[in-house]
Amino acid sequence: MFCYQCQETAKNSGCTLKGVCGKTEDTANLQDLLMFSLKGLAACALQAGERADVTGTGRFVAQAMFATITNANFDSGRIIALIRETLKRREEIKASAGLRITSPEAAVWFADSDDELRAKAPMVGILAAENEDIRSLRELLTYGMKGVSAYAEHASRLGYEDPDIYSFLLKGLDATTRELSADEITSLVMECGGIAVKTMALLDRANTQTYGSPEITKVNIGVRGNPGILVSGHDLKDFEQLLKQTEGTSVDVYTHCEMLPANYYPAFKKYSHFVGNYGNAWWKQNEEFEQFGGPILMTTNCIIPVKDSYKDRIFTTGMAGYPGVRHIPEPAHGGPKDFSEIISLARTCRPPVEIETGEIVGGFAHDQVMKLADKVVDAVKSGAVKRFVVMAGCDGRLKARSYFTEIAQGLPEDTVILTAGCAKYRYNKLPLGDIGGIPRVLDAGQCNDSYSLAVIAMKLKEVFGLQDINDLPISYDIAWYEQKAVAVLLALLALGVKHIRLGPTLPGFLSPNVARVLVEKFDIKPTGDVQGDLAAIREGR
Ligand code: SF4
Ligand code: SF3
Repeated sequence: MFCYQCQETAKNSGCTLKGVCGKTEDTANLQDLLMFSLKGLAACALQAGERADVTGTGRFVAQAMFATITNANFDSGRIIALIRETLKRREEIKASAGLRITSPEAAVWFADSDDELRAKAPMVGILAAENEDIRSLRELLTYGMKGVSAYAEHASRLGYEDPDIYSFLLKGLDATTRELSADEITSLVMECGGIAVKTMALLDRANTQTYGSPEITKVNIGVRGNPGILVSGHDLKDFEQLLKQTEGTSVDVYTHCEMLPANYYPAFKKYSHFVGNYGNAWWKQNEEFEQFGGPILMTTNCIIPVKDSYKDRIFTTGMAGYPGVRHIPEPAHGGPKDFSEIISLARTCRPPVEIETGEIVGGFAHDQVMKLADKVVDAVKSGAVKRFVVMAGCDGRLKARSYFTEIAQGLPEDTVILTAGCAKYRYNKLPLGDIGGIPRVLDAGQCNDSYSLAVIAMKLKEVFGLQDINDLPISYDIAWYEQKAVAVLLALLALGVKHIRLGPTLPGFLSPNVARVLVEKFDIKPTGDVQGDLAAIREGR
């Protein structure tokens, strides 16, 4: 196997024996095969042109790519099912459009059976591209598209789709099979950033038009005495369906990790059995799931290797999967998922062990921040707020991530942190206070809500009459881990944001030449030592 798609890749160069995340060689190879077969499907769909169903194909491609992001699906059986479905769809397009194999290259992508594909596995992994810069650019494009796929899939579940996004996924996948120059792939990478902005805007509309705009909310982090169900991952529709089905059952519902922002939506506040948030970022789940005691529903990433102590009470749904863990499927004929098995199990479980008490404050998505715009602008004009620091992104296991806690603690008191994603758990429970009623940590929501931070920046640029987004008193200190963060990074670059600090390491998949281009063109830099970075942020660098 060879995988270097996330920040925790072995030695920052590649997992080769087993994933640091726990992904086995078998699953890693099957995920490569899935990506390979998706490229074939994309190539066929493009060749078929109007005779192919771009929306249906693109929707499926987005779901399948979502299954390959870090910590989403460890279940080889589910990946094989997705490969089979890809091949079936490819054959249907070939038959209906009368496509023929026209070149030796096409013969590879139009291989006929699973066995043929398996035999080609050594040719289809990441290392199949010999030139390290081409490989690096192809993977940068691929990981950006995986992130876009995750956001597109969430929007699609709420009935929001954009054929342009699906068309780009097909075009981008097809492009990774061609002998394109570095400049041509770079231009696709930039286009992917624009598509990421579009996809996040679509998801923002889907979430806010379905569940209302997030509001400032005090979230309870303690527990009550009833048995509970803990919901993690990012899928709000699953969360809503579970809330509805648990109403009146005496079973409480709690959020975990990236589901925390569900607490900020008006639509969910009416459920009196929705208690609050339990625990912290994804990588602490072993300990916290044991203490919780009741069933856990993983709607998406991040799953870590499941311990026997809670294996019989954890469930996956959607594109998430783990071998030996029960999966709640989408009903074949539509309608809500059936969570009754989880609810029945919850009734037999003890209430959660309290691990924290008190409240945390969040809900500062763009609509809420705009309602405070006058206050924020006055605070900037009066000098009470000197700088905003965007510290969005992911959390992870590495000790080096204490950097983000230390930065949050060390920032001057006239600084406001704008955050989204599970990166927030490094500092969202620190007593950082407020500036004239504006909390010093403004949490916009999930990594899926990073778009809010871009909207806030664009609005501030307008209010202050600036020509360039980089003239705002905003610094970017982004924590990355998985491929949605790659999509967010490309989105920021597409919006013209420069001087981003990225940590705790630069991606291992960037070749020295590709990294140099990013540094020269966008002044991206790795996070450094805390004191040096604090001094630079203070000086606006
Ligand atoms: Fe390694 Fe990350 Fe790939 Fe897992 S997802 S195998 S940790 S690079
Ligand atoms: Fe976190 Fe997995 Fe990326 Fe959604 S839950 S930000 S890492």
